[in-house]
Amino acid sequence: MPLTPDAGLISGYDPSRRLDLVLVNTPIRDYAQHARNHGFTLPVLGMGYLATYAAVHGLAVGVLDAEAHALPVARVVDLVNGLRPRWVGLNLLSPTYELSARIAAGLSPDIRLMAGGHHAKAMPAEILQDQRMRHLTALVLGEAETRVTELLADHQRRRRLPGVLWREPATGRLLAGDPSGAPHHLAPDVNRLPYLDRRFLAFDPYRAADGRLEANLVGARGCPYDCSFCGAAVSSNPDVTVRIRHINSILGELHHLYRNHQVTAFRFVDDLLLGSRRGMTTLMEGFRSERVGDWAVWDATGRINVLYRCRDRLLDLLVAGGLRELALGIESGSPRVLARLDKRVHPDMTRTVVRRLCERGINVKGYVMLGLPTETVADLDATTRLVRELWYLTDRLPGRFRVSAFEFRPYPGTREWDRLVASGRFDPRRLCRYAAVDLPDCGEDEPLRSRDEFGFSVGVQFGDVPVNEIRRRLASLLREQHHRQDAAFDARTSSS
Ligand code: B12
Ligand code: SF4
Repeated sequence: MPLTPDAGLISGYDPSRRLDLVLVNTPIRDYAQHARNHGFTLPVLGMGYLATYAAVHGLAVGVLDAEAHALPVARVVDLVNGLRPRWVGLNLLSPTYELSARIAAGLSPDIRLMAGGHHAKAMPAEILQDQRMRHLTALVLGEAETRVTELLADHQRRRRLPGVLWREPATGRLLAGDPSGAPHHLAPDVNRLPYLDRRFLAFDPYRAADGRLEANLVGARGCPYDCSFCGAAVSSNPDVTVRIRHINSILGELHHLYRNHQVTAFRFVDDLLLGSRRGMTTLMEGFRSERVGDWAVWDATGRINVLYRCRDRLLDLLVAGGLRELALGIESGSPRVLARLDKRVHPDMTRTVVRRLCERGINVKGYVMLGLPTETVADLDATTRLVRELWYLTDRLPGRFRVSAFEFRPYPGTREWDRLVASGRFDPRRLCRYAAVDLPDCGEDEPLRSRDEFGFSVGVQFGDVPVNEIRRRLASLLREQHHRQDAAFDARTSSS
């Protein structure tokens, strides 16, 4: 194999073998034109799973995380073309689709191309009509471990695979694999998938600021809720069944990561790990029996309505099990907006849950969105007031509340998107024009730069409040959050 100078950027690459597949995580921006401001990004676990499964089946795979390495698009294209793998795989997410399409257009036509990810599921017909995607051999909708491995064995198998689409070059017709083909392909058994092989991730495990080695992992797939803005919602994913890994499988991976990498901090990135009281109880009984809380800490996602109904004993079990931070979708401080989002949460429930968790020493990260459809000035005020209230409420508690705030942007395939388009007021092509927003350009400063990973906007006003005012409020919340974290850090270091 000729060795391309950048080949070391491909995680899991074995230079002694010709690559069957290079999976490319498209960068969030073209780093030929933008500086990369954020220093850290979460690993591409989905691609890691695809690579692990294929490698276990004897295939030579590598993952090029162009976001983690902050690569310009042209360099990604040159690197892949230079290596000449049999296949390239792209993960399509709506805000990065344009860059993925540019990569696809630049690839040598003798490399087969496959693509998947959330945008593939939301807009398959549009993707297959995009000239830049004309070499696409297979567009794979949904969880793809088993189908990717089948395609690598022989691309003609696509005819038998459910949820695989392509365009016939001669006639331009859209074709699809057999929808009745083995349904296990659409929702792989999460207990039979191999543990994710960390060779395929660029920077995971990694050393966190507190000195611990941390790793990200997936404990469950699918979400039973139907929040109108979310790409993971049940109505956007009719092919997905909710699957929580067996407690022994999760514990096995924690021990494996500890034994092999000395990891003692874990981050579950699932849509919703702590999604039911029964599930939480099973998980926590398992963590207690293995005394996980004695040697590890972990972060997870939860739901306010579920936690609101939990008895004290279950919350205490979370503490004993090592829960460090719980991420919760607060979204808005307005009961009317929350009802419209189908969130099944009231701000009073949020206050109670945040207080009960922080009283026990569990930190809370709350996601909120500004600029939601139909949002009035009063609704927006309610959101910023709620955030401040939660800061002050937890200032003197052992656990801390921090906010992660975003400007709302709609994603295709969600109910919110359909509702906006059906209103006749928004052109779907306009809604797809995601652009990076540098909040510092609105007169803001350094603390905001580190978040540009999530600084996307379509620049459209969806409620009563103009976009510039939304950004001003967003910048003010983020700056205050940043200073609060700095102050907490100073207090800790001066007392230690
Ligand atoms: C963790 C996470 C991240 C991490 C890691 C991202 C990554 N590239 O994997 C970080 C924080 C970096 C991130 C950033 C972003 N994310 Co994100 N993220 C998630 C989250 C919560 C979990 C993803 C995950 O690991 N799932 C578990 C694995 C096993 O599933 P998976 O990633 O979907 O992969 C499976 C399939 O999609 C498929 N597949 C994936 N890639 C490929 C490639 C090929 C070739 C094929 C055939 C199949 C295939 O097979 C995989 C294995 O079964 C999801 C929510 C969700 N339910 O997915 C949002 C989600 C995917 N993110 C989303 C978005 C938009 C983004 C951002 C653009 C920023 C933003 N939030 O606006 C950036 C872009 C990131 C990038 N290019 O790297 C949206 C996507 C919506 C859409 N229509 O595009 C989601 C659905 C959340 C939402 N807002 O609704 N994200
Ligand atoms: S926002 Fe959270 S709870 Fe709601 S559908 Fe998405 S993953 Fe599920």
